Amino acid sequence: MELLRVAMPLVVPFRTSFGTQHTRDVLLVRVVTPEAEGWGECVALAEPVYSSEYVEGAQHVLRTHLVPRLLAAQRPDAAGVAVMLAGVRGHRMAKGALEMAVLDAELRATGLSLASRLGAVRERVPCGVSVGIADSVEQLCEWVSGYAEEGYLRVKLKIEPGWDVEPVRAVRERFADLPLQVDGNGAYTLDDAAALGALDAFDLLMLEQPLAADAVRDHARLAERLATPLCLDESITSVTAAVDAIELGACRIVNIKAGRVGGYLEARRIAEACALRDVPVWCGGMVETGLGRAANVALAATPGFTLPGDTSASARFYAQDLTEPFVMSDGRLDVPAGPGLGVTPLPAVLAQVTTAVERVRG
Ligand code: OSB
Ligand code: MG
Repeated sequence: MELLRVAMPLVVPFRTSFGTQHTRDVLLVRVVTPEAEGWGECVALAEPVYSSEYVEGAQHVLRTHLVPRLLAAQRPDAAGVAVMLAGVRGHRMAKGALEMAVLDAELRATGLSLASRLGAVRERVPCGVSVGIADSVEQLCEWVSGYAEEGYLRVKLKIEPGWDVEPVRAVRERFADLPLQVDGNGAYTLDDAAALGALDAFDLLMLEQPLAADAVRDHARLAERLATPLCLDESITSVTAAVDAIELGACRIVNIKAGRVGGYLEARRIAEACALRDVPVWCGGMVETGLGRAANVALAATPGFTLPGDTSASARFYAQDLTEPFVMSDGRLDVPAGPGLGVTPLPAVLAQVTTAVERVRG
């Protein structure tokens, strides 16, 4: 097992209610088995601002607690990884990265694609794009116009108190038919219900995670006051959390990010639980490199993912992706069909962006 850190420069700084990213500091997991190599990408950000996990913490828990547990097992298979790691509480992003690497190696050894393993029913997936907070409404409209011209099928605007009704109104006025949604990343409270209610005027597909991750009952209260459907992201950490949120009336749509829930296998179980309750889901993003993007596209191709996800092209974030780039055509990305993830890091690029390599033994 190897833990690698790569520094990926972003084409444009990405600002959300929790801060601005200029470079994506990514933790990768590389597993080498007698049969194959596998890659996992950890979605933890550099700082604990989206969730409590962060990249150094994830690397620490992998090195100290997770990888040793896995290497102590006789024949670690992907479906058993979560079970083996269940004694460690939380740290879902770190666990998810490890499971992803083992899954990739296992699939490469058998020649099966991740998409087939997850039960994909589509060969292409529709693309949405997440647009950060801009310096001005003019700049935001320029960005949106560029993405619309590129062919993105829906646009998500990041919002925060003070950057919500006016930018959304401006975008809606200029792009009357554009499928549009917004994401608050937990920056609001129930006291902001009036401002959030003003967003009902703009025909939004959904309002994503306006309140704090643990404010599930408040989301249910807010939902009663809004026409716009609520979608949860940060709050949905497991099948249990998803079912509870739905049954409480806290959301009508679920954003599924495999890393946030401990891996692609749990992500599929959440999609199944949502489908049983007629709740549409979509695949979120964490500014992944081509590795995580490949896996997200595979997940987005599975049943229940009926809304365009934050599965954008590589060029949305990276001038040079770590893998062969994901290129959009007709607003869609092809689902990789090769064994495992179907993509691997380009050796020259990997060498260029790697900032640290750590070998971990049992
Ligand atoms: O809340 O969906 C989010 C990026 C980093 C952390 C959280 C979020 C996001 C995004 C970008 O919105 C999604 C992407 O395109 O990768
Ligand atoms: Mg979100």
